[in-house]
Amino acid sequence: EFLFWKTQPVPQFGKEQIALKQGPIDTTKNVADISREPVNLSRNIEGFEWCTLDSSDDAQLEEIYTLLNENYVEDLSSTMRFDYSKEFLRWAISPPGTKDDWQVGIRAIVSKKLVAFISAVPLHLKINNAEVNSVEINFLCVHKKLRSKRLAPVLIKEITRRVNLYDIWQALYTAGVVLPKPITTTRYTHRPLNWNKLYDVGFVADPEGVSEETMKSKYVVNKKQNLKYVPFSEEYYEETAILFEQHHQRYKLQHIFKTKEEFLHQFLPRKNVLRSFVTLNDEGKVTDFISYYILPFNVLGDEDKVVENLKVAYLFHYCSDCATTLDEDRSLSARLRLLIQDMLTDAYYGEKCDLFNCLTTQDNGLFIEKENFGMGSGFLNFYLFNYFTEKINGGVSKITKD
Ligand code: YNC
Ligand code: MG
Repeated sequence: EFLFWKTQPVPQFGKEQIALKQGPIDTTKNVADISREPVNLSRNIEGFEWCTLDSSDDAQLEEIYTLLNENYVEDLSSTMRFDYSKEFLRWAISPPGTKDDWQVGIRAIVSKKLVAFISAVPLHLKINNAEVNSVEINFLCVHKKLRSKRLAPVLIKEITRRVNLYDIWQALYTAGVVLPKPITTTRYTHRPLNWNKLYDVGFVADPEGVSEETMKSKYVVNKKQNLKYVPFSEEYYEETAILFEQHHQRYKLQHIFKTKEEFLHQFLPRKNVLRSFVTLNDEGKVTDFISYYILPFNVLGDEDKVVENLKVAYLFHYCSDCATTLDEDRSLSARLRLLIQDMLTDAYYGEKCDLFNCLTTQDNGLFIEKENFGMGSGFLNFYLFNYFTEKINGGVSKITKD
């Protein structure tokens, strides 16, 4: 069990590390101790080599896209697979500060075919008020024909080496699978928008004794938005960043933004990738910010054939001055319901999305049931590499793009 993870600086199951104080687990290493040579590959597979990818190059982005499109995360029954768009991938893997050698691949030496990938991006975390300079690891993927050859540990060791060389020793990552040891476990919730299509592809079922009409009327989406929005843009940066920081004080695990450039990279609208808005009061002051990203899903038929594509919206970051106001008439839960209803409207009528997802993170518990989000079968576990902290129950700011 966990032959690889047992050897890594992560909390282990069964060993209750009560005595451990919050902080790094292994503090013994320096940059000078880190090998300049890539991890050995030939012990696991012959005929393959390491490569570094550059997602700003269209041809290389296409290679990453194809590998993930055919081999990345599927649901439990292997009937759906993420279909990250190229623009989405470029946004996700190249924020400001990303190092050139943090998009790591494995290629066949002869054909040059890309068969595995892993990426790191810089990430500033605040964990119970402690700032931790770290990276986020994402898009770990091994081609279906090369599974169970212990390539995942090799990719993880290689990305760790490349990150350590920049004097960074902590990482955050999320996975559906349970590994030693989650700092928190969150659940996916789903709000159908296009119920008919979700029904046709088998994503939702007709509950027994309930008519199709009843289900459809349950999931009707308002045509008109409650609040007035403008797309988030650079001119709202200062105010939004302050609001964001204030709201996020509520969360024990926070993603913090050190520079304007980072903030704008995350939150400026991007066609077919990210929708983001602010609401302004009568004086033109920013009172709320909300965003969601678009991540399609392929529905798979026999022999892995793509039979349908679902357009799925995922709630991303938000903040509201109602999170910090003392005015009892302006409750956060009432405000969030209005904001979420409006995002459902935008996603359905504007972006033609079929489904709206959110995790049980942030303040989402305030609206999930009332706005007809149903609990899904998928969980998302959050992990920290080389950092111990008490388990976090709720109070996680959503920071990962899956
Ligand atoms: C996973 N998702 O337990 P043990 S999420 C981490 N994250 O190790 P093999 C994973 N570890 O148990 P396969 C993992 N899945 O012996 C499996 N493992 O200790 C562990 N799927 O390796 C597993 N993408 O190569 C076991 O397995 C060992 O051929 C087995 O490859 C696994 O991106 C995988 O779900 C996931 O492409 C690559 O199944 C493959 O099955 C695949 O024999 C579909 O590996 C796509 C998929 C994962 C999405 C993600 C986050 C990854 C985080 C990695 C950990 C980062 C640590 C921090 C590093 C930086 C540190 C600094 C500073
Ligand atoms: Mg393998």
